Amino acid sequence: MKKHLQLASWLLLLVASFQLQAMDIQVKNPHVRAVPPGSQVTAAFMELHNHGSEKRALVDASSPVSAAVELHTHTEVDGVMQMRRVSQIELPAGGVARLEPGGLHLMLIDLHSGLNTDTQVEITLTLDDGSLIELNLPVKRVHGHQGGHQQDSHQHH
Ligand SMILES: [Cu+2]
Repeated sequence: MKKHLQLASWLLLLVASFQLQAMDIQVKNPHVRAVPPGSQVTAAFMELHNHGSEKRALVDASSPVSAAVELHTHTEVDGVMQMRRVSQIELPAGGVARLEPGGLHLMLIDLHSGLNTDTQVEITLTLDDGSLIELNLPVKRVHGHQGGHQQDSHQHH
């Protein structure tokens, strides 16, 4: 009986600490770019605020609406903005990572369908400590720099 109580309180402590870890990361203004049917890719944007005292990193993401989700950034190569896959996105302690058009973003690859505005997309983020953040992102029209593979390949020198 006593052993069970010890186990129960230990489990409670474990759950509480996981929740604290996850709560250190606050996600602001998450959204996904709307795309018409037949589109292969789209991008997701958000601000990731790390209120904790330890640096964290976003290391993976997944979504039921696409075959894969990759972490991407933009770099300028010979005056042309190109997208590049990165292994992680740093979340400095007390800092913020901004995923925005023309910069860091999540790339949703091999979409199962088009994404209309007024719908939502589930995305699960995985952090380097193994914690998960489940998000429901509204689908929005995103103007400005496209950040799409097709768009980038159409730019000229
Ligand atoms: Cu990309």
